Amino acid sequence: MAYENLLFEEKNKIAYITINRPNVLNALNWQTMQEIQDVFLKILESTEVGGVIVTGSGEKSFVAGADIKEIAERDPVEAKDFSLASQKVLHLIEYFPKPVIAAVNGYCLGGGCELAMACHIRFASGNAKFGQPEVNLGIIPGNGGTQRLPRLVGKGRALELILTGNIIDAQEAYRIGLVNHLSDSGQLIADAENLLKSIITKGPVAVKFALEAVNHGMELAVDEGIQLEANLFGLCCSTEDMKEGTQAFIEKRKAEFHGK
Ligand code: CO8
Repeated sequence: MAYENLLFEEKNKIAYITINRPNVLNALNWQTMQEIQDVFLKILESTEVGGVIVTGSGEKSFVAGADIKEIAERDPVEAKDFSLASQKVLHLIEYFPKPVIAAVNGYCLGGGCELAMACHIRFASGNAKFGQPEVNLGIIPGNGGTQRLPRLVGKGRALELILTGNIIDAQEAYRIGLVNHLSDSGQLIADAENLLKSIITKGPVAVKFALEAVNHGMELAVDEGIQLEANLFGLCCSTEDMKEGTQAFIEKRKAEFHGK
């Protein structure tokens, strides 16, 4: 699939996805959501790629939301179908077995904030701005925002953002835990890369199972989540990576993991 609205590059085990509709501040239309789905499915199959960075093109915006002009044209049934289909794409990202980092470089609103929240870790540049401004349009978040935002920042803060549509700056997003790290100007991608490179040096099977334990565990009661963790821990102990990691520690050398 040739991408109309994405830039895609693979370098040194990292896949870079750039949402590229700068004329509309990288707003997500349906075509873009399909392209995001397609590119993640390709990365899933790649044995080379160890992690993903998602960002927006230009300096002004990560993603300024779903494409409002497209939403305005949809009838209720189409809007519901679009919402469900978009949610599936973000579900694919959230449950992706390789780490996904959002490098938020400007406006991160509505569906853009929902996209960033589906990623596993978020970095923000100083000019990043976050919000769920859907109520200004007479709608509610439709891409998981009502579910992921309270899980990330707590119910009270999430409700305040969703009910007021207020936009917060990067510092405030960091303060409430919506982003993991703030980056200095020009350092955003490099900072995201450094963290991802460090994760990629770890045992790939362990990284995959840690993502699974946290993501699936969050949907379960604690007792069931703990059981899931024990099962995955046991599975880790059957891998060559585990033998290599523990042996390397004993021999005081750096581990060489092969993801097996
Ligand atoms: N959709 C479509 N076009 C957009 C969007 C958008 N979300 N955001 C900006 N644009 C366009 C503008 O229309 C403008 O186009 P043009 O030059 O042709 O007039 C261009 O981008 C530049 O934007 P502005 O001139 O408005 O730039 P400013 O710097 O003045 O303002 C803002 C920047 C504050 C970001 C402003 O553009 C804005 O408020 N944008 C809308 C933000 C918003 O409301 N986002 C939420 C959208 S709704 C949503 O995301 C629901 C998600 C659930 C979907 C689930 C599937 C159904």
